[in-house]
Amino acid sequence: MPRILTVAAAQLGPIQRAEGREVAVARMVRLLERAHARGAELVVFPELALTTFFPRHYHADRAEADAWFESAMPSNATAPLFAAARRYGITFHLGYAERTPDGHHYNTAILVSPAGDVLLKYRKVHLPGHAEFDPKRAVQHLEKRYFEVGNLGFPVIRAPAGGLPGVNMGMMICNDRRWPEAWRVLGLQSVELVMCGYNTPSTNQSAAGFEAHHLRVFHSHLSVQAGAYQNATFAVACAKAGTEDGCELFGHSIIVNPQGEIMAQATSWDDELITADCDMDMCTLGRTTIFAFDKHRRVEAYGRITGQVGAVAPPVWSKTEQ
Ligand code: ING
Repeated sequence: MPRILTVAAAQLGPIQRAEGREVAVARMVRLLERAHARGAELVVFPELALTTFFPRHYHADRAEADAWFESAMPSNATAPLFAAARRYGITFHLGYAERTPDGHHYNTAILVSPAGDVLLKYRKVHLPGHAEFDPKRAVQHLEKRYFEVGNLGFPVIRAPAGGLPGVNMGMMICNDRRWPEAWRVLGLQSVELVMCGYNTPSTNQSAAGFEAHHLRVFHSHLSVQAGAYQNATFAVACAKAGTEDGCELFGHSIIVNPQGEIMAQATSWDDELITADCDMDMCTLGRTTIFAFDKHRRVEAYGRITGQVGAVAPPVWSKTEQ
C-alpha cells in the first residue's frame, strides 16, 4: 500500500516593508484555501513569511528590529492562519522571526498540525551575510546582526501527516540548503520529507565577484536536488519572491523526489501554489541501496567534517630524494 502524501509549496510574492502581517496572513489563508481545493494535506510556506525580508534593512538599535519578530505563535495576527489550517485539516510549515520569552532572536520554522500542535521547531543554523552595516554592499544582508545561530540542531520527527499515521519530517532554512552537512544530519535520522523556506536575492549583492544571474536559480535547485538524492528524501523548497522595496528575490519553488527529480516548479514570482503526490516509500530504494548509510559510510575517514571549521592549505609536493 503506497504511503501517498499530497504536498504543496505555497510560494509568496513580495511583502513590502510597509505592509503589516495581516497582509501576508490574508494571502496565506487564500493559498490554504487553494491548497484544500487541490487536495493538499501538507503546505510549506517560505522563510520569514510574515514580513518583508527585513535583514536587508539596517537598524542601528537592534531593539528597533524587535518589531519584525513574533513573541507569540500564534498571535492575533497569525491566528487566522491556524484557524484556516484547522478548517481544512492541513498540516503547515511556517517560517518566521522568533523572539523567545527570555529575549533570544532566531530565524525559525515550525511544523503545525491541523489541531494547532507544534510538531517540530527548527532555528536556522547557517546565517549568511554580516553583522555590521557594509557600505560596499548594494543591499545589506544582516542575518548575523538580527539572529542568533540556531540551538536546536537539525531535528527530525515522525508524526502524522494527511492520511498517513507517520512521516519522518525535518526542516532547514534558506542558506542551510547549500550545506551538505545539514542534509546529511537529517538523512542520518531517516528523514523522508525536508521542508525549506527561502528568501534569495536574484542577483549577487556582495559584489565579491561575477556570478551570472542564471546561476542563482541553478545553485538553489542544484543544492536541493543533490540533498534530496544523496539522502533519499523528498524536499520542498518554497520561496518568498518578487520585488520587495526595489530588491528582487527569485521564486522557482520546487518539490523534489528522492531520485533528485523536480516534480513541480513555480513559474511566477508571486503567490503561487505547486503540489505533488509524494509516495513516502519512494525513499526506500536509495536508503537500502546506494545510500544505505550503515553499509557504506566510513566515519573514520570523515574526521575533518566536524573536527575542522575552515579549510586548511594542503601540503606542497616536492620530489623527495629516492
Ligand atoms: N538567503 C540567501 C541564500 O542562501 C545567499 C543568501 C544567496 C547566500 C546566494 C549565498 C548565495 O539563499 C538567505 N536568506 O539565506
